[in-house]
Amino acid sequence: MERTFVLVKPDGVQRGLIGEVIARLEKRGLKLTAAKFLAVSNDLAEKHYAVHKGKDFYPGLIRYITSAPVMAMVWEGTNAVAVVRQTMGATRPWEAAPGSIRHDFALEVGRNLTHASDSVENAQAEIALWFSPTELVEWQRCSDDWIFG
Ligand code: DAT
Ligand code: MG
Repeated sequence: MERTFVLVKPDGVQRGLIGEVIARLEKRGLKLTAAKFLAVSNDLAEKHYAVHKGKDFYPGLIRYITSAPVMAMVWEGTNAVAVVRQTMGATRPWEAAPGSIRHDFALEVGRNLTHASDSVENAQAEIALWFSPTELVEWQRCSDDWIFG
């Protein structure tokens, strides 16, 4: 089953939207595999956003993600990477589809509430960066057979 990495970023935590994000992913049918609430170190932030190093928004991005706690999660399901990106909406909230989290709750690209992996390969790398293998929980959900055909 495909897995993806999700963050409720500091603005989402501060605005009380952890539950909203989790509820939307749960209701969509995705299955929670791991979760933890943590303050992000500079080192972790720089590793997570290494691909953006050198861009003009990079220093602000590192400040933002380390400014307050985040909720880090792993979710799994059919096409989890694409499905979760769609539930989050486009990076720029003004381009996000109506009904997506970034459309419904955000205005600015620098305060867009959530992170979700953009490919299966990056999902695997991000899950390995944020979680140890023992933190990933394999479990049977009673609704699995009614969501995964
Ligand atoms: P996403 O978070 O949708 O994967 P991304 O990987 O392109 O988007 O960028 C990572 C984050 O960096 C994004 O969520 C918000 C911030 N960011 C991207 N482009 C930006 C810009 N032009 N100005 C300010 N912040 C930006
Ligand atoms: Mg990205």
